[in-house]
Amino acid sequence: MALPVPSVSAAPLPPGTRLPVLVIGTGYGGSVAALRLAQAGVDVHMVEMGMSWDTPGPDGRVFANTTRPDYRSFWLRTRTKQPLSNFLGFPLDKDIPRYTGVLDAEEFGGITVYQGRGVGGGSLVNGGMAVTPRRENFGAVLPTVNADEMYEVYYPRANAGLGVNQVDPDWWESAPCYQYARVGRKHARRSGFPFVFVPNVYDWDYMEREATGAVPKSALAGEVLYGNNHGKKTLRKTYLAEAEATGRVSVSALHKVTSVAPAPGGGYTVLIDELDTTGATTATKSVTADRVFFAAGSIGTSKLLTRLKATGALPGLNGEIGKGWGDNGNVMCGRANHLWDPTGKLQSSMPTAGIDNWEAGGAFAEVAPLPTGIETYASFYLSITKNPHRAEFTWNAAAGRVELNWQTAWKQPSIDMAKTIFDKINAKEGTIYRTDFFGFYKIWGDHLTYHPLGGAVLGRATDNYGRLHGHPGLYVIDGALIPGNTSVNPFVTITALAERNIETIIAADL
Ligand code: FAE
Repeated sequence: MALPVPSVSAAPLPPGTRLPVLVIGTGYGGSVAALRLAQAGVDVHMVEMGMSWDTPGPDGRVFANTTRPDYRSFWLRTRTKQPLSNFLGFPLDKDIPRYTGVLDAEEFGGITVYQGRGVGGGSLVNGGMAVTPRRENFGAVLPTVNADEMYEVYYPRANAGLGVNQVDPDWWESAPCYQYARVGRKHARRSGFPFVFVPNVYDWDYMEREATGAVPKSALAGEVLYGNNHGKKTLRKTYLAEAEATGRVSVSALHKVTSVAPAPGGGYTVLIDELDTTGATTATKSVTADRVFFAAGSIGTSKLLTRLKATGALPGLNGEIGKGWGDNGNVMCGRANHLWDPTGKLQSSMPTAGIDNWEAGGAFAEVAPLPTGIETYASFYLSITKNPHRAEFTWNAAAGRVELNWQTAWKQPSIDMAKTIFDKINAKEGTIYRTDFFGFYKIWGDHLTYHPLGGAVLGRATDNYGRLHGHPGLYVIDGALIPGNTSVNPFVTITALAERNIETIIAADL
């Protein structure tokens, strides 16, 4: 049976309200903060610029399918911008009505950053891969954090809170929907690479029932990028459901924070635009909060703080704001397999495994699905690499926007690291790269990231627990704290760090 989607209250937030705690954003960091504060007896109000995603559309489903994007799919675009833009020489993008859809493809000069929009943040659109970094890599991920505490207390707590679980290996070995992953394993092993299973937050019992036809299909219908209608344990079903059950957490969707500044009588004045589904502002309100948690994601938090510092709204912020941003070394590629090596026309949209060449070549490659519904004879990979480049956000006053100085050419080290795996596999298998996924004769998906990290780095823009320097009562608690790379997919680390920080903040500040 499908896990129920709890209704997260569409709480009213009248202008002039005074709040003990306001949380900006409802992704991983924000959801952890809200739950733990509420359990400590503190009332929390969360504001989320995206929709609440609890109402079915005219087709009876909340979310659109990956292969048939519609108005629900993209955040305020009139044409889709699909990560994999072409196939067999044909462009895949198409016109759609402008709407506050669930996936944002936010464009900066040198990179497109994909993010979830709505109550649940990135958990609505991501692949659910719930990976704890290898212990020996942690020192480079968060150098100022005690690794023993993280691996003994906070990673286990995060994994439990997120509902992380493992696919049944026996089922996986024979399931037609994981033929693509088994082909990925065969090729990895034949070239001598370690192939590792990774946990996921998808409900595996549900997926097994999808395969028998007993329940409506979600992962086996290719749902992922534009939301899963069943099966995935998003934050709506885990942290946010628990938070709402405390009776102390309320959420206002389609509410976008535009300013935070010290209030005359103490606390902070927060300005919020209320949006309609065309993205137009229908009302602007001002509330006051004693404490504000920035949990708008690496991009959202960095953009807000960079502008608020530059325009003088938060003059006490230090010079580290906007710095230390990285793309988690993301780069994509496909390989063309031989006709005797099909990857299967039915592919589960939830990845289960990766090729770990971090030590030798600086790359961890997720064996990713291509849930097109047809046999593609392709293997597809999202590599996470040890890319050394870090970008900075700055305020462009003339244009009235925050800019990011990432250069597309900075992906070259990532490509080189990914090639340590795929050049070798291609040589061994006698295969070639696909050149039709990202344009015409273009091998590498080097124009994008799914994993923005940094911009308000722990121990630099904040103290070692996320308290922003210069303004007591302001905190960062999301991916902006992590300096650009986690060596694996990031949401378990974002959640575990938030668990660690909020415990100290509750004990010391509240
Ligand atoms: P996030 O989850 O992005 O939440 C921030 C929230 O704040 C969003 O809901 C925003 O709409 C909202 N917001 C932003 N600005 C404002 C504002 N001004 N006012 C009000 N609200 C605002 O942040 N990671 C993995 O570990 N495994 C995966 O398999 C994986 N797959 C991915 C696939 C895709 C397609 C994408 C896009 C991401 C994927 N990720 C994956 C990354 C993961 O979802 C991401 O690291 C986390 O969601 C980041 O968590 P945060 O709490 O930092």
